[in-house]
Amino acid sequence: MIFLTTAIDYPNGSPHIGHAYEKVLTDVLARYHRLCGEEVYFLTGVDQHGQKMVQTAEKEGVNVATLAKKNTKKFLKLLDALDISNDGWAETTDDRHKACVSQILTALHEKGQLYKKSYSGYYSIRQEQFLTDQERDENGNFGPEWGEVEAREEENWYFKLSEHTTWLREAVESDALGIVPAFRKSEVLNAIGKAESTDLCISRPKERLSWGIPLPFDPDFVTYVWFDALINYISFAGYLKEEGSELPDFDKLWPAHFHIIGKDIMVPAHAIYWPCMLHAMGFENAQMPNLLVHGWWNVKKKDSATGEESSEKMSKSLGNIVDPMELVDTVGTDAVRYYLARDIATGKDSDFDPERLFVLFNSEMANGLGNLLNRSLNMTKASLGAELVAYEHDDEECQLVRNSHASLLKTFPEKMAEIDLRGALEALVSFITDVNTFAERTKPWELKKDEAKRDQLTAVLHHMCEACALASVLLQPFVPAAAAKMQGQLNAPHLADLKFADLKWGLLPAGQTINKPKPVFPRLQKSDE
Ligand code: ME8
Repeated sequence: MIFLTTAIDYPNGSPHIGHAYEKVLTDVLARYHRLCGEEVYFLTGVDQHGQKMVQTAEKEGVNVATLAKKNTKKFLKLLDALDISNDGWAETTDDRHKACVSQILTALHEKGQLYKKSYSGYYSIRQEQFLTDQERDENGNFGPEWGEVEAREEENWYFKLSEHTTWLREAVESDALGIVPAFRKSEVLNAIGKAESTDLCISRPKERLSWGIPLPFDPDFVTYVWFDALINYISFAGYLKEEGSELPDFDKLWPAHFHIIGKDIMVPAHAIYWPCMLHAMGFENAQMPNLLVHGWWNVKKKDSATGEESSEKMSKSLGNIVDPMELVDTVGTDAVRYYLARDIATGKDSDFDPERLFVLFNSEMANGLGNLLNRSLNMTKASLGAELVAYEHDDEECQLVRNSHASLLKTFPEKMAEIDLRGALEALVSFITDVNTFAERTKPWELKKDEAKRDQLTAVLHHMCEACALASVLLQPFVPAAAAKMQGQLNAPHLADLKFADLKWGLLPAGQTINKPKPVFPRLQKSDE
């Protein structure tokens, strides 16, 4: 079983493109694994506790539970708008999750993994954590990423994180905790060095924050939001579930094939806290998850004085977010999914650029594939009465198309195995270009005029339709709605049931009749905005 998770989003505002991207990335991988015949469980959700939620609720003058409910709906709507095929949905205020967190806390408390102490130091309100001297910059200050920092003395509960760091270092070095892309590993190893001497504060006193899961052994405290949130990956996978619960069977799902997260939450939360928490709970090396760490969508910023361009992270606090719902309303689900998979190298950052969305979608999908599908179906209908009949003709041009087809079937899974979605789409686009070139060279519209060339015409049109059939299957993970429409027009519903291993030349047999073409990838028209 392939168990894939996204981060669970803070519903303290509306979702932005970063949230949309993580869902699309995970969805493409989930659908691709299903295409490869693997069983997949895809979990996503929202992180409803924590001080951020309380602060926003106060600002908006609403009850925090009401805010969580209202904004959670927006995240659910986004899943729908983006055609996300998640199997599970995690909300941290769910009683089943709370029960699991409580049981884990009780067990760790009984094992002596938790202790209470008083601590005085600096506290970052934005990041909801105490800061140590390691967080100071070269001038001895706490940088802007920490937001408002205040001196605070507080009694709290701590998790003996430092007891697990020697184990963690080995687990990272030996890839028991897999980290993709591999270049992030050194960042994690550096961060383990910092964590070696510090334990993790896992509580907040109720007198200053009551919105959270109460500690089962000390009613004056609630659980720190990250400790609560990370557990979603196992609570909603059925860990410690009650008899008769509808949650999945944990032993089937775990360990997660990938926790798919952004680079800002790899260290310390996912690469340090989480594996150490699991280790303290008794999970062994073979039961450690892998992390797939993606980069950020940034926004280009022009300095008004110098005219110089730079990139800044798209984020709620910077107020530069692109609303994915508006984008879907404007250009459609397929174009948004296509762009988010096509214009970023997994693991790296990219600038979100609406101009490129238009250019890539129009040139590669509307003009490239849309045109190929349209001309293939139209000419088959006009010249062969809509039926793909048997033929004997073969020549070098046909051979080139079949070679390009074979090469795509080799490159595409290689790229997907490297989680190089962009590379997989580039390979597909290059195949489509080859087939359009084939159409232009062989000129079926000319062949049609010569009865003596009917066998060649049949061969050419079959090659073109066959290319569309393969493209439709490989596009299923990326643009599922468009792929289904293509298969409808090819009148080949069987394509949707094929597994990757079934893909070969000859998906459309002789005798296959095709349907009327309708635009599947309508050209995006720019409005004034
Ligand atoms: O961090 N580009 O939630 P979140 C790409 N609740 N990805 C981005 C991004 C951007 N500009 N901005 C954010 C949290 N993300 C916690 C997670 S998991 C147990 C708890 C990604 O709503 C970010 O990296 O701030 C993270 O993976 C996800 O969106 C949710 O961010």
